[in-house]
Amino acid sequence: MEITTNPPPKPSSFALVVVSLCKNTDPKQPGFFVKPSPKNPNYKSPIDRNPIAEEPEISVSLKRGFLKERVEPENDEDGENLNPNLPEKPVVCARCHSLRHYGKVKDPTVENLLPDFDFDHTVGRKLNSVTGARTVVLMVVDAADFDGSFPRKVAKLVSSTIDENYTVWKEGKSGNVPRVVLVVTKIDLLPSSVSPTRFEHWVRTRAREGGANKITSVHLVSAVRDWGLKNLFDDVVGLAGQRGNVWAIGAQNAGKSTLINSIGKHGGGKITHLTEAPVPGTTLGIVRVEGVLPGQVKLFDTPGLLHPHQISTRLTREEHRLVQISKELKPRTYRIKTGHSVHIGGLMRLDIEESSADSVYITVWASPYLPLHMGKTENVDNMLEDHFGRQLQPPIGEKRFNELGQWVRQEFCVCGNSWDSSSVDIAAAGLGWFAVGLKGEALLGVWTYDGVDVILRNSLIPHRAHNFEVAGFTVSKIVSKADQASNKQQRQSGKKQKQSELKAEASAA
Ligand SMILES: Nc1nc2c(ncn2[C@@H]2O[C@H](COP(=O)(O)OP(=O)(O)OP(=O)(O)O)[C@@H](O)[C@H]2O)c(=O)[nH]1
Ligand SMILES: [Mg+2]
Repeated sequence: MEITTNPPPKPSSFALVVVSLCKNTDPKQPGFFVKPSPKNPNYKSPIDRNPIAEEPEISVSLKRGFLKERVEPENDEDGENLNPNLPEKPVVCARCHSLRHYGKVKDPTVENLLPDFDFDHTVGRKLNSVTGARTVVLMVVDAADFDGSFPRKVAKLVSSTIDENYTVWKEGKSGNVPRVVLVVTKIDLLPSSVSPTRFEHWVRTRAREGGANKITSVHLVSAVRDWGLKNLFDDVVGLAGQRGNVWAIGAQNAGKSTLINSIGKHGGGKITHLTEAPVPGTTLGIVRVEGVLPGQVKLFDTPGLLHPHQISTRLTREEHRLVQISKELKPRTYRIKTGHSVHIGGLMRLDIEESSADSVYITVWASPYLPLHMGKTENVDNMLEDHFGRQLQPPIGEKRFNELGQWVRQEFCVCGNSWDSSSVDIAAAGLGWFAVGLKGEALLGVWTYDGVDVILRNSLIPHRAHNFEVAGFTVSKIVSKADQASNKQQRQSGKKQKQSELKAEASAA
């Protein structure tokens, strides 16, 4: 897919752009939309379902989530936008409408009709370019899945471009040396006790180890809470100059579109409404956004990079919902001895195989919707046969275990000097992590599906829970919510029965 260089549709042109995918006006196709009829207070006119233009490729507006950039009244008699102070509602296709309002694509079975996005061919070439406007790369990383969502390939590509273009520039030729701004977003998902100074140091170290050794600045932000966005905005404006190109790049679901929408609120310029949703693969192609940053600076939203090493990419939508972290993380800690294991759903397991310490403190940092289990390692085969796909979800359903891949073991030697705080994390991409606290050394066996990245790193959140979890299954938030609901129902039906018994007694008397 080529970068769309067409100018965005002029607001007054009423330009509805339609992709070839919806040319047959089949409501089942991705990109289908209904042409909005002018809103006359007395309207009763039938809806016109005919597309008014066709494009050979996915249009810039569809990628942006809009079919109509901004609707301005053609004339006041239309009855449309009678109050010019009211913000216009963007007109979106059925796919984006469903993503925006229901958090899911309208029809997953037709998603494969959408063309694949070739990052290297499109964005990669632009970032590599030695000439042209100044390039600023916003490398967007999810704080709750730092290593899984870190775009290592892009980090390496940009770092080597910086080296090459800097050499050219030193020779006196025109050399576009990209600036890299590392944006760690969703920090509202980390516990508020995390020290920003310590976290920034941790982020810089992890980023360097991930191949980003030429970072211009680091920003820790929350796009939904508006934390750190003003500073980010000012920094990007300074780096981009009058006519730079700013690229938001990162893994699927990292938070790029939400970030751009939030940045837009700080400039006093145009406000964007890019489609954002808790579903990987929301943005389909490069979206050029102008007017958000001052001057002639262009901001580009890009489709998320597919990271097959994130376990989330193998999950069904239902399973993904259990894994997705959407609220501030809370620790769940076990105090265990050698010969014991902790499961996170049916997705990851940690065994204490050997330890010089009497007790090892294992804290699970993952979605509260994931059930946990702690028990003796000698019983793990039964766990797999009897509970994977049932009490230990995801996978949801027994046959999904085999579909997720081969269950494999990796070995980690860890050491620490405190029981009170975790020294290291063992993190699985797209899932969460075990934080390990101990005074001594331990040999850990860690199990997950083949191809899922499991890494050992310095602890991100050293503290642990005050109370320890007990052996057996923990009740996941989903189950406890369902229990609460059914208990309430039982109480209510009990009350009703009592009332009707009393009534019957009263009428008999
Ligand atoms: N808690 C929290 N959630 C966020 C934040 N930013 C984004 N999200 C959520 O993360 C999910 C993904 O956000 P998007 O902006 O669609 O992510 P994206 O990187 O554009 O995703 P793709 O288009 O699939 O590549 C949505 O559910 C957002 O609401 C944030 O700062 N905090
Ligand atoms: Mg997006």
